[in-house]
Amino acid sequence: MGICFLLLIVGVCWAQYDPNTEAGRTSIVHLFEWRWVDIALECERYLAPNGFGGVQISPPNENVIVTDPWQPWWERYQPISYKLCSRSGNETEFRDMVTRCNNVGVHIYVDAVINHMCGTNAGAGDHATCGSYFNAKTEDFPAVPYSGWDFNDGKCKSRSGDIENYHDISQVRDCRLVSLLDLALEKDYVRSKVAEYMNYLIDIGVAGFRIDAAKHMWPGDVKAILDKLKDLNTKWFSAGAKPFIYQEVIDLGGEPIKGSDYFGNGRVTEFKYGAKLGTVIRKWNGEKMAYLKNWGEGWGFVPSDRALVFVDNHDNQRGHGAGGASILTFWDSRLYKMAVGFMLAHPYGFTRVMSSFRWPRSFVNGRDVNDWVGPPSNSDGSTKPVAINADTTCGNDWVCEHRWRQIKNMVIFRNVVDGQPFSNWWDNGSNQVAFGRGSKGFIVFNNDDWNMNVNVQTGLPAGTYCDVISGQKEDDRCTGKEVHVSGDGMANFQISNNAEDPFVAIHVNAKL
Ligand code: QV4
Ligand code: CA
Repeated sequence: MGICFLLLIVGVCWAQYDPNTEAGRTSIVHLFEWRWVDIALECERYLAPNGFGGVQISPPNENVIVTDPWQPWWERYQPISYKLCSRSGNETEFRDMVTRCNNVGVHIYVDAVINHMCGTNAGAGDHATCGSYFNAKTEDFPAVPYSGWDFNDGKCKSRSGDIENYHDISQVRDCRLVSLLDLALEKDYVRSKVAEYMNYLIDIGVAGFRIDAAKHMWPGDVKAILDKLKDLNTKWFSAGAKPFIYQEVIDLGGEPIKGSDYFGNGRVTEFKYGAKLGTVIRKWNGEKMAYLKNWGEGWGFVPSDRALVFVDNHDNQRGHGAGGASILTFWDSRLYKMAVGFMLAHPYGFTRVMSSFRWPRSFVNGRDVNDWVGPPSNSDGSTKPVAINADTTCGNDWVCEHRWRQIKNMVIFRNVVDGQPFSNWWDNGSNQVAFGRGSKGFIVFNNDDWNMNVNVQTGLPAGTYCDVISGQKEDDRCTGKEVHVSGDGMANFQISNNAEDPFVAIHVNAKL
């Protein structure tokens, strides 16, 4: 970071790899499809007090309104304009959310859909969330404005105009992703309209961007847009701070386009992470947790400081995008908590926690025919508020994984151990493993089909620690298990393979 900082001074180096979270906050949460008013409340009442660094929000720009199927979640990935109105709220509510979250140190990361506009089959009219007129057939979007000149038609060489072959690099960039009208991002006019949208958000106070469908844009075109971006708003960020950039590039290997093609612009989503971790925790294909000893670059992932990591995302938790059946989600809650716990304890990558809504999954021939279903909504199509129950869980079919004690406590664990090295690895050659983070934290898993009773070196100072998985430290007592670390750092861990959560985590801020 030293050289980068120096280069930053001369305005050369882009610090867009830096998540721009407040010091000591090391994760963001994707509040998928949440309304702006609810996100503002969650920042103040839950995310700030529990050390979350920020929120990835759903695309805030005007999108097409799809009626068949009825208002699917994915209509928000079909832009009609860059006006800030969507099912999550209007511009006033958006501004209020950014201000209130920033004021409590929780930053906002925008899902920027800038590769395309709506699908060719979106028709024409004003069925869009701000009521703007558009005509997909004539590629007319007067609310931007974009016209036929601003799309890739002539450049695409595939028969259908859609991407047909992911081994043809030009098709992937210049043809339509599932028929979505593909913007001509080599044109300065288009780059300027996109940059204008992103700068408008930067002025409001956002901290960075998820670049949707980055794989479908030439890295140089993305760079040209990023070079037009302003520094972050100094009301909340230091002068010269650059927007955090993480690009959605699905690279599971086997395609010519690689995540590393995009390192010049910022971080990339490492999809191998969730796919592999799901396979290991499910113990499929002979995988076992003992193999996680060299987790990270050792497994062929991108370098840690270029990685945005997650167990599942809004696509692959419902069979879209990449990762397949191995992806763990809230539907597999016991294994999911282990996977998220492992991710948050391990130093690799910058971590994003998923927070979902429940939908009526319905499998026909192995495929969920309800994978399109949108967020919990009222009869008028408006999204339901996030109700908070007395036990701090969410109602109205919002899953709120980020509020599950085990996950919330591991977000805090990651903050406590920030900067500490991966240390004191132990395994039984099967699925009982343990590792520490220097002298600040330690975690132990039993994913074997038999009990665990071991004495291991934790690296922690002597004392009595509260397990933050089965409970937590409240006042001066543990509500769950206690772990006694002796003077030489050794501790005994007993974990039944039938335990509700067969893992234990301790850290120095949960010490009696
Ligand atoms: C369908 C057919 C097309 C046909 C078209 C027109 O599939 O072949 O040409 O009709 O008749 C929705 C529908 C899809 C439909 C399309 C256009 O699901 O069936 O095409 O609209 O009408 C989300 C959903 C998509 C959805 C899209 C737009 O996942 O199903 O398509 O939004 O509404 C690749 C990319 C990766 C991408 C991933 C899903 O490399 O970047 O696929 N992930 C991101 C987002 C994702 C989003 C998009 C990209 C598009 O995470 O949520 O797709 O912005 O791996
Ligand atoms: Ca494209």
